[in-house]
Amino acid sequence: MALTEKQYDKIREELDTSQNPLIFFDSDADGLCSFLLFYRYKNEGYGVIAKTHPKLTAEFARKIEENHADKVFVLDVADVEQEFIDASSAKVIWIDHHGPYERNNVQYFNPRVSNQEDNIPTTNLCYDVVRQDLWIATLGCIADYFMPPFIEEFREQYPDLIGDKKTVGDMYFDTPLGELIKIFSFCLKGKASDVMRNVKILTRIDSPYEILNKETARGKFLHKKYEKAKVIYEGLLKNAIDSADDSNLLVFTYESDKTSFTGDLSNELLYRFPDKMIIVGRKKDGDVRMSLRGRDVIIPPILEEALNGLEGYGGGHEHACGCSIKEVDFNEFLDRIRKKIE
Ligand SMILES: [Mn+2]
Repeated sequence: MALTEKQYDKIREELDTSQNPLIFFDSDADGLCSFLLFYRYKNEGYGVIAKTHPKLTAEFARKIEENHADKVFVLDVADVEQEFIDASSAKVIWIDHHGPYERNNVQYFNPRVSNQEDNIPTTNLCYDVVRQDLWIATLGCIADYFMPPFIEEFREQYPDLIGDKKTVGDMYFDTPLGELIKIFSFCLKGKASDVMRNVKILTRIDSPYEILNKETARGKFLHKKYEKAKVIYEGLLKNAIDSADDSNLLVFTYESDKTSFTGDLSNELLYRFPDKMIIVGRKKDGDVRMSLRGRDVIIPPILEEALNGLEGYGGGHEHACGCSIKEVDFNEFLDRIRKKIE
């Protein structure tokens, strides 16, 4: 139990008593699934993706008036600035598993407040509030590399989606559920207007099979988007795998001003190279935007030291972080990391 029963009740009550909630969510599978669980439970409200690294700034507060929202839910967003909360004309309920941070005038539900080690995905927290859409809950947890406590219930209801796979990695990269994770994740790539259309479709999808088996026009539509993005993804993945050497660090960078696949790629590379630390970077506008993964390393302190004095920022979880740094500093940054993990 990551939050207390009382806390789950409180969140449910806030949801139940809202007429028109505005829901901000992080732009990854965990954030998306968290949003879908709340939205599909309520069938009211409006969703906004927080695409500006994991930070909700004051300028987002105008969305509250624009949408005549009576409550604001913030899901899976690491950092909600105090200025956003102060500028918000509605009550803010923030559910997350990063940090934690100190903020005023916000209802903050974060299991790490009582246990700094707790990495339970926001999706799982949201599922324990609404208790419906088991398949979306499981998808979001596995995408966040977390084995949910309800996995056997899921296996019973959807035996063909994970077969007899035991580990998170095998479920993520070797099952139809894993394919669904990529479909969800790739839905979030591209132009903002396209992304919101995809998300809207997902709020109405009836079952995982509707997409996987292309049973309906909307399922077919999402699957097609996925197939298109997959061609690019697979090309990058192959190049990344080819760039692996004997060292315990796998670094892969690519140039793109459009789509970020760094999170997806780093997850899959970690599965294929479990003993290596993985850094996947996308070069854009003179910056390298990275996803870092490592099974046997605690990344945040290494990252902090590697960034020291360089122009960049980053953070995240023990075994999964994000970071951005000036391209001119990238080699120095890598040297520092190599020294740390040798
Ligand atoms: Mn998350």
